[in-house]
Amino acid sequence: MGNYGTSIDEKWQKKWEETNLYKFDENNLGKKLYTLEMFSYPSGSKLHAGHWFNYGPVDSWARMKKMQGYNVFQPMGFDAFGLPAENYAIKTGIHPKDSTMQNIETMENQLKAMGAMFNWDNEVITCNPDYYKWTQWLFLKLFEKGLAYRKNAPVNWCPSCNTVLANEQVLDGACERCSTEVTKKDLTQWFLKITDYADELLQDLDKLDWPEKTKAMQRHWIGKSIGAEVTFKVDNSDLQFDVFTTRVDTLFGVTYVVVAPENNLVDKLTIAEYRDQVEAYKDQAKKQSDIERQSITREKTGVFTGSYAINPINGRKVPIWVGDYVLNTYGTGAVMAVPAHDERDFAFATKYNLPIERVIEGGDSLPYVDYGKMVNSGEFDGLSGKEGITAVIKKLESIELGSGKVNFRLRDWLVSRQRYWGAPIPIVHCEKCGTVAVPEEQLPVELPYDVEFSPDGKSPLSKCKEFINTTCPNCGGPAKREADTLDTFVCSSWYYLRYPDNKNSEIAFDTEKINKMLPVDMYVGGPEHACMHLLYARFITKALRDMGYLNFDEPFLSLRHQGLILGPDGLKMSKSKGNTISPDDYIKEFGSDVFRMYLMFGFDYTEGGAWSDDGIKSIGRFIDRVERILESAREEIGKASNNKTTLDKAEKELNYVRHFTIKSVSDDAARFQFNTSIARLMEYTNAFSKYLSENVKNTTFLKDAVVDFIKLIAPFAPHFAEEQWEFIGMNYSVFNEKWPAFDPSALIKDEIEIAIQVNGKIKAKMNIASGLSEDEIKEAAINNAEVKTFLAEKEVKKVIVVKGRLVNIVVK
Ligand code: ANZ
Ligand code: ZN
Repeated sequence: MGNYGTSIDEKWQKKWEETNLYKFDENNLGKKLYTLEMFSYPSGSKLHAGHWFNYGPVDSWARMKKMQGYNVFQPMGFDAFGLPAENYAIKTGIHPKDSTMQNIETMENQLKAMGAMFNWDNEVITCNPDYYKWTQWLFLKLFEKGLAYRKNAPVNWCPSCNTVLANEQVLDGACERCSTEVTKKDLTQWFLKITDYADELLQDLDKLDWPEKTKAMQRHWIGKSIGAEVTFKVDNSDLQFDVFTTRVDTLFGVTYVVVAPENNLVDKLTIAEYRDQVEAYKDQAKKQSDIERQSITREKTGVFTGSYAINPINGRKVPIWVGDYVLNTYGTGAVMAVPAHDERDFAFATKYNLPIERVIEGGDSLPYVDYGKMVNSGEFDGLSGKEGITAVIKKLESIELGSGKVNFRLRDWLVSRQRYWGAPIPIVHCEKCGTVAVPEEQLPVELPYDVEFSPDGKSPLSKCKEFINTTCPNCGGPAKREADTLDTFVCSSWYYLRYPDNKNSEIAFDTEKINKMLPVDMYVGGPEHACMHLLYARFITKALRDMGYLNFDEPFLSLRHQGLILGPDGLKMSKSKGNTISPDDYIKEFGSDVFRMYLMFGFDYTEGGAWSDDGIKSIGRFIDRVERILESAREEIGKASNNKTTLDKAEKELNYVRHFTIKSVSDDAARFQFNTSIARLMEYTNAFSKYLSENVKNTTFLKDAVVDFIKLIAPFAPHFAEEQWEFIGMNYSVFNEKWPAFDPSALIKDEIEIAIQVNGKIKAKMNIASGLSEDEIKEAAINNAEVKTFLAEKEVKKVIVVKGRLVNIVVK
C-alpha cells in the first residue's frame, strides 16, 4: 500500500481553502468559464455514486481548463424545496425545514471531501428566504407581463400525493413519484405562459451545443405542427366550428367529423334524441387520461350527435360524432376524419360503419397515410401533397372558410402546488380588488414554520390563519393570501443567474454583472430533465431578456449528460434493493482521488454502467504503482552522474509517449472522454517504468518528463498530484501551473522496430523508418532476408500489418 489516502486529501483540501486557490477572478471575465453541474436535492440518503459521477469528472475537466488558463467559476448549491422533504415529514414528523437543513450540512461535508473546486462563497439554497424572495420577485415580474395567469382548468391530480402534477410529471398515466394512476380535477391554477415562446424555444435549439437526443426530445415536446384550420358549418343551424388538420390535401376524403367530449360545442350540437347517449359518453370520457386517449392501440369509441356538418370544399353533408380520441386541449378540439388516410379515423370508421373514401394515390391498401397525388378531389386532382395543401388553403381562404395555421403541442406550465414545502406565491386575493400582487418591498412572503401539512387535498397554508389572513396591498381591506406554493422547477429555473451575485440583497441579480458571467459555458447533469428543467430555464431566460434584465438568449451554451451508475448487480441503485454504493466508505478506504478516478476510468461518461469493487481496487493499485515509480524517478533525478544532455533512443521513446499523452489527454478530456484519458496516463506510467529499468542518462530530461506527468494526472487525481508536486520540490500549487503543450516533432519516430511473424510466430525483427505506408511496410517485411528463408517455396496468402508493432505473413 502506498501513502496516498484521506490524510493527504485533508491536507490539501485545507491548504486549497486557506490559500483560496479556486477564487474566481472577477477582473478577468474575458477568460471566464462558467461550469455548472445540476445542483442536488438535499435528500436523507446523502450523496451517492451518481452525484459523484456528475460532479467528479466535470471538476476534473474544469481543473484542466483552469490549467489551460481559464478563469473557472464552478458554484454549488441545493434545490431544497419539494415533495420528498414534505413526504418525509409526513412520515416521520420531522419538519421539512429541519430535515432539509440537516441533509444540506451532511451533503456539504461530503461534497467538500470530494475536493472539487466549488466556489462555496457563491452557494445558493433555494428554500432560504434570501433566495426565494427573488423567486417570488421573478413570479411577480412574469405576472406584470401577463406571463403568469390563473385559470380554471382540468389538471392532473395524484390522489395519493394529493397534489396537482404538471404534464411532465405524469408517466404513462401514472404519478412520476408514487406510480398511482393520475385522475382529472377542475381547479383554479397558476400557469406560466411558456407557449408564448414556443417558436423561439424551437428555433434556438439549433444554436446549442447539446446532445442531439435532448434537442430532439425538446423539439418533440414543443411539437410544432404546420397545417390549416378549416371551418365546417353545421347543417340547418347558425353554428359553425373549426378543425385543425395537417392534411388539408385530404379534405375531399372527409366522411365524418369528431368533436372532443369536453368541447363546449357538444351540448349545442346534440339533438334531443341523442342526448342520453352523449351524456353517458361524456361521463365515461372523464375517467380517461389524455395519454390513454392518445394511445394508438386503444380501441376508438364515440357516439353520434344527430347533427351534420358541411364540408366547405364540396358542400358534402357529413355526420358529427363525439369521440375521446380527440383531445379538447389540442388544436380546436375537433377534427375532420379521413378514414382512408389516417389510422385512427380508419379504425373508428371501420368500427362504426362509416364510409372510407380514397383521395390520395398510393399504397396497396387503406389506410394509406403518406403523401401522394390527389384523386377524387375535383379541380385539385393530380396535385402532389405540398402543392395540394397550398392550393386547397388558397381556395378556402378565398371563400373565407379556412386558412393556414401552426399549432404547438406545448402547453402552458402549471406552477401552483397544493403543498407546504415550497415558495409561497406572492399574491393576495381581495374581494374588492381581485387578484393583487404583493408589492416588491414586502417580499419575501415568508413561509410560516408552524403549519399542519398532512395531506387532505387542500393547500396546507390555507389552514394557517396567521399566514392566510392579511390586508389588501391595494385598498387596505381584509384579504387572503394565495395558499398555493410554487413548483420547485420555478426555483431551479433561474438559480444559475443567482450564483454569481448570490449575496445581492437589493435585486435578484445585477444585470451588468450577469450579462458578463453568462451564458453558462458548460452545463452537466442527468438527461431526465430534457423537457422540464432544461426547457423551463430556457423560457425564463428569454422572458427576463424581453423584460430587459438579460441580454442573452440562451442560458446553457453547451450541455452534457452523464450516464447512470448502476449497482454491482447491474440494476438501478435503490435502498430497497440494497445495492447502493456509498462513496463515504470507499473514500475512507481508498481516498477521494481513487474513487473519482475509478468513476472516470471504469465508465464511458455518457453511458455509465455497473459498479465494480475490482475496478476501484485496480485503480487503487495504479495509484500505488505511480507513487513507487515517481519515487524511483526522484532517486534517479538526485544522482549527479546522469547528466547527459542529449536524448538517446530510450529517452526518445519516453519523450514520444510523453508528447503523445499530452496530446491525447488534452483532446480526450476536452471531449469528456475521461476513460481514454486515464488509459493514456497508464501507458505513460508504463513508459516511465521501462525507462527507469534501463540506464537513465539524462536527469534533466527525466525531471521534465515527471513534471509533465504530474501536471497531466493532476485534474484526475488532484490531492495525489499536489502531494507529488511538493515531493519533487516544485512550488505550490500544481493547479497554478500551465497545462503542458505537446511538441509535434516528438511524435515523429525516426526509426521503429517491428516484429515479423509468419503464421503468427515471430521469426524476425526489423528496423524501419517511421511514417512508412502499409504497403511499404508489407514490402519491407516480405523482402527481409531472415524472413525470406521461411517463405521459400510457400505461397503468401495474406499480409497483415499492425501499425507500429508487427507484420504477420500468412502462408500456405
Ligand atoms: C385530417 C387528417 C387526415 C389528419 C389525414 C391526419 C391525416 P399533429 O401532427 O400531431 O399536429 N388532430 C387535430 N386535432 C386533434 C385533436 N384535438 N385531438 C386528436 N387529434 C387531432 O396532428 C394533427 C392531426 O391530428 C390533424 O390532421 C388531425 O387529423 C388530428 F389523412 O386531420 B388530421
Ligand atoms: Zn383590495
